[in-house]
Amino acid sequence: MKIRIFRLVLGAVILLPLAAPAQTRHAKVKITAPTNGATVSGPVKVVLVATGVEIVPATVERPGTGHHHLFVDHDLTPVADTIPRGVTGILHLGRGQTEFVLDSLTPGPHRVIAVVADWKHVPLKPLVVDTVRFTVK
Ligand SMILES: [Cu+2]
Repeated sequence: MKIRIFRLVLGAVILLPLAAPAQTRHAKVKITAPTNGATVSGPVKVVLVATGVEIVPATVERPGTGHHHLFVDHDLTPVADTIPRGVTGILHLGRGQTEFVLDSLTPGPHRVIAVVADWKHVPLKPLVVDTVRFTVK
């Protein structure tokens, strides 16, 4: 534990002078289900695994954290901008969820893009993003 704290402090000292947000330097997200190219039956449970960033409710205003967003058959919105609410196909998992069930997908091909964004709903930089394409029977 002591070593871990030391590394965190040291990391902060080293990375602070850099312009890029240090806390998301190595952050990644992976959609572990459904798998890319899979054929699945609905409802489709999307499972998200993030590393290098702590997934928290959108109410938590702390660097190094974020919450998941799903773009379901919807292109990414401009990455410098706030991810909009109330748009069909754009979901904020604002309670810090790491799973979401898509229960109204029609049979056929679909694409889901996962993006981690901060409490202002602006995507983390560098982008923390993953995409899967799958088919619903
Ligand atoms: Cu959001």
